[in-house]
Amino acid sequence: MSLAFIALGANLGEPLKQAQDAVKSVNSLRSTKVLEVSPFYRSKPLGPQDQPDYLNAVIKITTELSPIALLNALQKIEKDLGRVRKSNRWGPRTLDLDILLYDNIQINSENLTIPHYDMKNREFVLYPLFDLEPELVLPDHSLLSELISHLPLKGMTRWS
Ligand code: ROI
Repeated sequence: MSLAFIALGANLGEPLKQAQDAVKSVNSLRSTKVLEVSPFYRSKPLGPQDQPDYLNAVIKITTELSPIALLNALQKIEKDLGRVRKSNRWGPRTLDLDILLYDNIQINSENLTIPHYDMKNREFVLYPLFDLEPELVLPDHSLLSELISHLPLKGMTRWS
């Protein structure tokens, strides 16, 4: 049994509904259980500013799925819940589910990088993660509390 954290992001359609549906879908995956969901946040887009604010959250799960099987399952949920993959890498999306952490492993393969390559710079990832796991230590031994203390909120608020 492995412990993993998944980042959720959405800024098209009905972000709140997509987020709620996504949590249910993740909980329905084979041999996977959602243990906890962070509060939902409203964040300013990283990247091009001519797109709506994002709903962001983090989901804590236990799973028997391998990292690759989990990635494939999350991509299927993104697709089922209406995500259209656009060529624009930094463009808006109906639903994004990224594996942040999976136990203490580090993977650098073509389609999967764990820990998530940019998580340390993203307030919309670290703050909800901190809500769930204030004592968390990353695989490279950095302390989440220390990373947070140097990362401004950049206008992020609770989603309401
Ligand atoms: N910006 C915010 N605030 N939240 C996201 O989830 C998010 N996801 C992305 C990019 C386009 C980088 N910007 C984001 O993929």
